[in-house]
Amino acid sequence: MTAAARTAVVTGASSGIGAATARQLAEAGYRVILAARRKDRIEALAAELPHAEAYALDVTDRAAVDAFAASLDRCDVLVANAGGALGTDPVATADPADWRAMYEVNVLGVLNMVQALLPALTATGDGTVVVLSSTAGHGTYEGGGGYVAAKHGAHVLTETLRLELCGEPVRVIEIAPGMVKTDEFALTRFRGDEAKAAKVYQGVAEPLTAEDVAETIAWAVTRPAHVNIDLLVVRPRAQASNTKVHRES
Ligand code: 8X3
Repeated sequence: MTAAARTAVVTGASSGIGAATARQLAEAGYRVILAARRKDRIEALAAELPHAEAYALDVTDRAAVDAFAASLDRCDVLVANAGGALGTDPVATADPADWRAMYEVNVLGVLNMVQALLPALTATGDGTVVVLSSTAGHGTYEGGGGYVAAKHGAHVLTETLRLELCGEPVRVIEIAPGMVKTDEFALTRFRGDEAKAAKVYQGVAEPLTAEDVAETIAWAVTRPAHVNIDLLVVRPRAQASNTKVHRES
C-alpha cells in the first residue's frame, strides 16, 4: 500500500482546525476527504491540496452520513472535528434549543461518523479515530453550560469507544484543545458579535492557532500503529486552566 492510498476523512474541514488538519494530513501523504456543510469552501481547499476531495456533509444527518460512508472505497483515519459552541448563558437561563444543537453536533455528529465508518476503519487492519473534544470536556467554567456538557459527552464517547475496541485494529485518540484563536469559533458562539468574540482573546499574547492543533493531530495520527495517544490536552502557555488565563493589559 502506498502512503497516498491511505485515506483520511476530516469533518468540519471548511475552516479552522479542520481545514488546517486537512492540509497537514495531505502534506503527510494522505489522500484527504474534506467533509463539511459549506461545499464552496471545501472545494476551494481541496483544489489546493494533492489527493484531496470535497464532500458536502452535515454530520448530524445520519442518512447523509451513511450515504457518505457508502461512497468511500476505504477509510484509514477519521478526524471527527465538526463541532462548536452556541452562547455563554448560565444554566439557569440558557435556551434548551442551544443545548440540543450543541449535543447534536458535538456528540451525535461524532457518533454518526464513528458508527458509519467503523467497518471501513477496521477493514484496513490499522484504523485511527481522532475525536476533537476540548478542555471544556475535562472541566467546567461559568457560562460554559451546554458546550461543556456536550464536550464532556464527546470525551466519554471517546473513552468508552477505546475500551470497547480494545483488541480491534483501531486506535482511538482524543485531542483536547484549550484556547484556540480561529476565525469562527468565538464568532459562532457569540452569534456574529465581533466585539464579544474579540474579547475572548483580549490581552492573550499568543492563543493557539488552528495550525498548532493540527500539528498535534498529525503527530498523533502518524505515530506507529501500536502507539495510541489516548488523550492530548493542548493549551497556550498563557492559559493554565479553563479559568486561569494570563492577559496583558
Ligand atoms: C474551546 C475551549 O475554553 O472555549 O473548545 O471552552 S473553551
